[in-house]
Amino acid sequence: MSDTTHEPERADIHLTELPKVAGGLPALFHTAEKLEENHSVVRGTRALLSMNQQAGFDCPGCAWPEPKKRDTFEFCENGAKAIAEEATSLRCSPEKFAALSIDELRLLSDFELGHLGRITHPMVLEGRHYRPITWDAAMQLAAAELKKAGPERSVYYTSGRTSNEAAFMYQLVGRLQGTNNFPDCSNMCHESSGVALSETIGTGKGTVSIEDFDHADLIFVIGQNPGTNHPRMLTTLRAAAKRGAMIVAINPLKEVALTKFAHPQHPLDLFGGVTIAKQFIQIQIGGDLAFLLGLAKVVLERDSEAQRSHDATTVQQKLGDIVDSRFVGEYTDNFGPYREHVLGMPWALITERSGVSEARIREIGELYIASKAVIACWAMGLTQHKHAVATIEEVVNLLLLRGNIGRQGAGLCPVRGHSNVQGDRTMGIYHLPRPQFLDALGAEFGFKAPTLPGQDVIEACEAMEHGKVGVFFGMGGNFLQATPDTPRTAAGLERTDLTIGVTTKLNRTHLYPGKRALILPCLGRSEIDPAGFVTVEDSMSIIHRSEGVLQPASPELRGEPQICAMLGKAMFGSATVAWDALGANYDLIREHISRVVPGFEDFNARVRTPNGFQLPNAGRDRSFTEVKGHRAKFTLSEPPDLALPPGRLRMMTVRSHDQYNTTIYGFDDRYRGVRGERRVVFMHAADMVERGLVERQVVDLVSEWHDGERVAEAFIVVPYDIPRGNCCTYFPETNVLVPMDSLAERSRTPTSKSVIIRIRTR
Ligand SMILES: Nc1nc2c(c(=O)[nH]1)N[C@H]1C(S)=C(S)[C@@H](COP(=O)(O)OP(=O)(O)OC[C@H]3O[C@@H](n4cnc5c(=O)[nH]c(N)nc54)[C@H](O)[C@@H]3O)O[C@H]1N2
Ligand SMILES: Nc1nc2c(c(=O)[nH]1)N[C@H]1C(S)=C(S)[C@@H](COP(=O)(O)OP(=O)(O)OC[C@H]3O[C@@H](n4cnc5c(=O)[nH]c(N)nc54)[C@H](O)[C@@H]3O)O[C@H]1N2
Ligand SMILES: [Mo]
Repeated sequence: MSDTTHEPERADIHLTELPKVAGGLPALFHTAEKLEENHSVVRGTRALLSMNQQAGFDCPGCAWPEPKKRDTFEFCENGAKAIAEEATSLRCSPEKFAALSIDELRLLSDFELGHLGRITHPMVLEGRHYRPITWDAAMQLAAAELKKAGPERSVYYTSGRTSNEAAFMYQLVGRLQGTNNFPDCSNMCHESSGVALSETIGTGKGTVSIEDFDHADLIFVIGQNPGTNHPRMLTTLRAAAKRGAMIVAINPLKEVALTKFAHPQHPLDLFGGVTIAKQFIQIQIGGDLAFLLGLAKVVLERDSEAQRSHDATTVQQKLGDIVDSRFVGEYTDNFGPYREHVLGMPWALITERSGVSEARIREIGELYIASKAVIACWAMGLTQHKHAVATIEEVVNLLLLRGNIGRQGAGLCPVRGHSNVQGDRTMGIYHLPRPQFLDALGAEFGFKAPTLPGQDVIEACEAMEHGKVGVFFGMGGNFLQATPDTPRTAAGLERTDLTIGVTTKLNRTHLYPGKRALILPCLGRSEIDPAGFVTVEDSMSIIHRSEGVLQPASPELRGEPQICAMLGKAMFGSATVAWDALGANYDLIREHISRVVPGFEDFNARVRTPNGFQLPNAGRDRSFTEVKGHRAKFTLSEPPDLALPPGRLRMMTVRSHDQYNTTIYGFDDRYRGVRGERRVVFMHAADMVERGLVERQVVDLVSEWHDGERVAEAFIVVPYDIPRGNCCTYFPETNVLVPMDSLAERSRTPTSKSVIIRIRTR
């Protein structure tokens, strides 16, 4: 298993000074280096020139929207790495599979598996080797096993890179079979945001558009590391900062790019860069709910003062309503109880549970009150905790208080991960589909779509573990490495009758096959698909096209929508659905979508306009009709008690600068000053001293849970500026420590930013 394949030597690791500024020349240099390492200079450079252009393909790196006016190079260092991975000229050919059994392949690291290159042929498992198989035979095998398994024992997993067209076809196949078992990477990602937003404002999506960033006075960036994970967002933040907007970062780590950023394509930036976040709150892991409640308390206290004061009129004239009473009265519910709840909460509790002083909270609270238009952005630092949904609801409360939703320059901005994770949901990849969607789908294709709730990621893991899954189908992704409790997931996959992976490259999931296994190689975003372009939806609900420019890595590759069409035909024949035609011309898939999914009317014409089109967004229009009572809802919650048993640390698992989720680009985390090693644990110096640890000491990490201990061996201690009692490691290496049943309340997202561990010396 990956956690033991790579035992670090102390000498391997280089700790460097933290860079003072992110981006700049080093970013350009690393772009070139990655292209070269993947032997993809010509293919890669050609691809980079078309990336995120109106007539090019969508960067598979992240879901940050493209501005209307685009630079020639609308990409970032990490987007370039994603392309280098895909455009590599290395090939994972049938000869490589013949040379290495799955047991031998398991000995390779995730980095080495990726560097075997692009898979060139459909493969089937025979004994312990994958051998080539024809597409036809592969489809017959898949269809036969899916039929044998039946709807309840079939699981269709999706990773968020899948295009709208592929996602729509994929869910159609599954629903025709009769299942809603559509776990997706969202379950581990922004599910908490979706749940919190749906319950409070009635839509699971954010309410801002990219232009709002030109009008905001204050932008919160909470639990997010854009310098690494959404580098193009830095261009947006840089412009806002230069214009004088205040940016407040809330994070246990002082991520370099949040503080200073030099745009590699703006030469003057190379002398020093632009300060991004003028205010930084070093929150303790999980302390956000208490902190946000503190900000709300400042607003409500000041509002009460203003109302009491004889001078009320002048104060209010200066500041506007402190609480936007017109907005609150017209558009929200439950304000009275919320106000009482927050005003009654003692400051001592708020400061203890956030780890931030009252003075600092008041300072940020005043900045909030002084701002006319406020945006709140967040990502995994908020979503992967037990109380994640309540925390995001508190972000909503804070914005509702001052009418910061549905107004220019203001709103909620959950920053999505995968480049089309939002679109996949829009297309019906969801284990709890809405009845309206199912009705429309059934009407379009003349069948009764299943209504029984399906499995999410954790339910699918548990079902596999108990031998209740016949077929596990992975549309992209790396299920094994992304999910908690790695050995248990591996055992579960191996209990199935058939595992199917549609993929560009080999990953560890494919090495823990069911009794039988198929690998179906697909075209990447950057490659030419004869059936036409595909479409994606970005973080701000803009639908636009994506069209590859490179020759496919092998003539045997098929587009993902076409693979779904081939499977549909093998399973159901062509009587009701024209599978062949759909697989050969994606315009025809879009015609179906235009009749099933609201907002996609006239899809084919509108998506051909230069910047695509924006989906309607009820939140932005202050139309809260999907919430009970038709009003946005204030919600009440208690900040969690974060006290730990003696000797324990709270661990967050994050991404290094050199990875894309489970794809490992390299072993450096330049912005955090670590080179040559990923098995590190970042700790506060005082926590090290308390345990008698020294820099670079090799230790084991032990997590404790009601069902026993989990151990991750051989991690190097690195002293770091992190709150006391907190520590930080990289995912996926520490997924072995995340218990499968440690989940966020209501969203069931694994709590991978809040794992209680102790350090064991060796
Ligand atoms: N290059 C690259 N780009 C990517 C990805 C990638 O792996 N590589 N992954 C993509 C995907 S799928 C996603 S979801 C996004 C992920 O984007 P991010 O959410 O930025 O990813 P993480 O590395 O998980 O970082 C989480 C941040 O939250 C902070 N944090 C942890 N716990 C807390 C907390 O309790 N409170 C607060 N306030 N902060 C906390 C961490 O210090 C860290 O800065 O990026 C997407 N883009
Ligand atoms: N401990 C911990 N665990 C986490 C997280 C965390 O922060 N901490 N983050 C969670 C989050 S936010 C997410 S989104 C999940 C990610 O979970 P996944 O989406 O399952 O994982 P990825 O690593 O993004 O998937 C990468 C694989 O996708 C395949 N692939 C790449 N390009 C293509 C393509 O064009 N088509 C197809 N069909 N396949 C392709 C390749 O096989 C590659 O190996 O992980 C989650 N797990
Ligand atoms: Mo994600």
